[in-house]
Amino acid sequence: MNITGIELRRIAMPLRAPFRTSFGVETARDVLLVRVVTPEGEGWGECVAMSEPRYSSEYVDGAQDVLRRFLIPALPEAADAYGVKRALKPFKGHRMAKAALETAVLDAQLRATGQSFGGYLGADRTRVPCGVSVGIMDSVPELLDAVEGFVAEGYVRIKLKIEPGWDVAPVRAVRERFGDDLLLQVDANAAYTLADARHLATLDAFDLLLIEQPLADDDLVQHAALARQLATPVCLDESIESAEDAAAAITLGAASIINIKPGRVGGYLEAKAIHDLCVAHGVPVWCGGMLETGLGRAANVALAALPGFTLPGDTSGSRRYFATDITAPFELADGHLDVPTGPGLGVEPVADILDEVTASSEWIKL
Ligand code: OSB
Ligand code: MG
Repeated sequence: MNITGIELRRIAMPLRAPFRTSFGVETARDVLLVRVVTPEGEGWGECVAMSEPRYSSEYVDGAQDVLRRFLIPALPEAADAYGVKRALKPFKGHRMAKAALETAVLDAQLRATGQSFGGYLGADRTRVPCGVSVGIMDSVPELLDAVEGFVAEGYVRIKLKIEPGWDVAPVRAVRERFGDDLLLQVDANAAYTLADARHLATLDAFDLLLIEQPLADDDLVQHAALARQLATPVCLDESIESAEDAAAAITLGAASIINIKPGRVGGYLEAKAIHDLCVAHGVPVWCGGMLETGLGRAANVALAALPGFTLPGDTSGSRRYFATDITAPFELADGHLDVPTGPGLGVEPVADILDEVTASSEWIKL
């Protein structure tokens, strides 16, 4: 790909309902889109960094700064996605920024050759089963209403966000109300410490698929100690930023399941490498989400169709997040989303909608 210029476009996407986690409340998504322009066509990447560095150290203004100042100027004259990954490697961290740039180049490359993301990555299914991540609410009745709505929409798995003070009671209430057949899991976003091990073990009574990221991001050793005290499988999200981290977590016994988020690990190539590693070790994986628009969602759904993704992902339909998505909306059918089949991401932003939500645009000529 000979890139002639790159647009960094910021869009403001109000969420249909506030989304509360142990690290904060989101009411809108401030999204950075990367558009690479080449003589053969263009490609899109969505940066999943949030407005504030609470999920991880990245934040959207920082991502735009590192892209403009370091990552884009380091791009080789002509490169495919692997060349981009290699060129960005000397810069530490900033994986969400790198992922957005690598994805945009990969999209341009695949659109030019007519191959889909799913085909390129090795998808072996045409549709994927979908779960939904349900935020912390003010009361258990409010939570039960929300879960009831999602179950009625067809979601095949429910994930409850938990934190100290909002864990056993909501899990028990959902299990009692929806029965033993509901696929149910929880996500703590690093809100507990190893001192909570006995309390977390009380969740073992509810037959959860997994507990996601109970302890701090940088605490693989303590996750391993916790895993030995729980019957519920421990899954890592924030702790896994690379294939090396995944290998370490598996070796230590810190995780028996891994949540793969391409943004968190620096792109779809690294995500695929983690998938391959986990398949080799018999570790199930699933595709996480970061409240993406249709652009990011398209690539995630393609990734989730790889054979090692044996658990439903946080790949919900567009309407779970936004009244109006920037692409044609992803709509659940029988609890599944179809994997796009067109070249590249297989979806485009709708020009009028994109313009309406655009807050700023910066053009970097190469
Ligand atoms: O921890 O998985 C997480 C959203 C934003 C940041 C972190 C997380 C989440 C979710 C929602 O759980 C996933 C989604 O529906 O996109
Ligand atoms: Mg998580």
